[in-house]
Amino acid sequence: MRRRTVLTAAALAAAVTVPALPGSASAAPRPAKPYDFNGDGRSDLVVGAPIEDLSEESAAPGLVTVLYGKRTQRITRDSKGLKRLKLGRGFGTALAAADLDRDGYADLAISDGSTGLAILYGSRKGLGPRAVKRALPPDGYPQLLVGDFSGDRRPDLVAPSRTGFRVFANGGRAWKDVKLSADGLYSGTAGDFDGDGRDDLIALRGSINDGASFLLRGTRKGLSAPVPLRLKNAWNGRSADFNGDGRDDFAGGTDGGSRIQVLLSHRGGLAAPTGFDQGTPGVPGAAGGVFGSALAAGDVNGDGYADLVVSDHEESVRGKHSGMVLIVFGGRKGLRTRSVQVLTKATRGVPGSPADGDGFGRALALVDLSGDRRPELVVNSNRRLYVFANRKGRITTKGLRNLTSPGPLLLP
Ligand SMILES: [Ca+2]
Ligand SMILES: [Ca+2]
Ligand SMILES: [Ca+2]
Ligand SMILES: [Ca+2]
Repeated sequence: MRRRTVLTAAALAAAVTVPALPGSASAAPRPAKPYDFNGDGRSDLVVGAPIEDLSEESAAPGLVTVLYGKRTQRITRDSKGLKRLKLGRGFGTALAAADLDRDGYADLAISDGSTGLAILYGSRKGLGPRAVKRALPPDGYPQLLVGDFSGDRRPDLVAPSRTGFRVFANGGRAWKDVKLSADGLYSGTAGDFDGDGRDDLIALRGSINDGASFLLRGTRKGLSAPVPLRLKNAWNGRSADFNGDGRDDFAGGTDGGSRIQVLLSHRGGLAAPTGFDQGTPGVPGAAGGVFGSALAAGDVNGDGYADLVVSDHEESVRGKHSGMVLIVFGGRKGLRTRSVQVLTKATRGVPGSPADGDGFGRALALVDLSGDRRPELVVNSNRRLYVFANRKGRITTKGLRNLTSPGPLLLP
């Protein structure tokens, strides 16, 4: 398959914007903290082993593993509550999380890549067994997204396809298909780019056809008609507020790698594209390759500007194609490439030494596992998961956790 397969895992973790309820007058429970399935105030880590990676990194395709601190939950299509849903063999192909029923516990959507997806509801004990099934669009793309497109403060679930997007309002049974073209194959990212309180959707076509991208604004009645964006072959997008103006910005890789394209929020819209690659001053590594093969966004150092983590999982380190991960920090003018933090297998405190095919950075996640509002950085490298702690806003190798990875698909 094309390089796109490699990008899949990372393309899944669209920025999730679940606005907090204003005030606390409401008797309804607060929406869950993102990815907090058991409601303990700490985000949980989800690792998927998609069927498409059968011959590569997955130890057990069709297995979704949830790490709740010290406890681990293994979910397959035969797990309690799921078996009766009769999901397909590709269980675990795509994942997304949001508190769809707004009971204070994040819920997890798991695609089987062909016919359906399961929504597993969170609870004090974790995910399931309460679960429902939703129908996937034909020719679906292995990604799921969430965003509150209608602005009712309830997240909607979106499944991309060859022709556009299937939207399940509030994760419900009914869907609406948004058609963009007959032959696309879309991925997307959700964020509130215009700051009106409703999430908008950026649709990315990678290098398929003309490699075009579109913005679909969220409205009370759903997504608006697509407006073309000035991105070229963009893929693997993330939405976060890199310039700290309260509106989401976009950063995305290029299909096949090499450049990060950035659209900053500007006067209620999106400014002209900027970006960087490994030829940009301050950005290490050799130009080309698969720079941007995985991305993650979040405020690592807690300064109010979202930061972007970028990998090139084939980057040469000490002469070996081992992989590299960069943290690019946000600022008032957007992402600042002059002082990036670099992590590789050669970084002091990272076990082992660089070797060809390590795939360091093949998948990335920024997730607040410790509950201090500073995200930890999780890096997938073949069958390992390196969990880098965040100490007061710095990603450090001190206390690094080195776990066996059940698969290469990380959420968020
Ligand atoms: Ca829930
Ligand atoms: Ca909006
Ligand atoms: Ca912004
Ligand atoms: Ca920051």
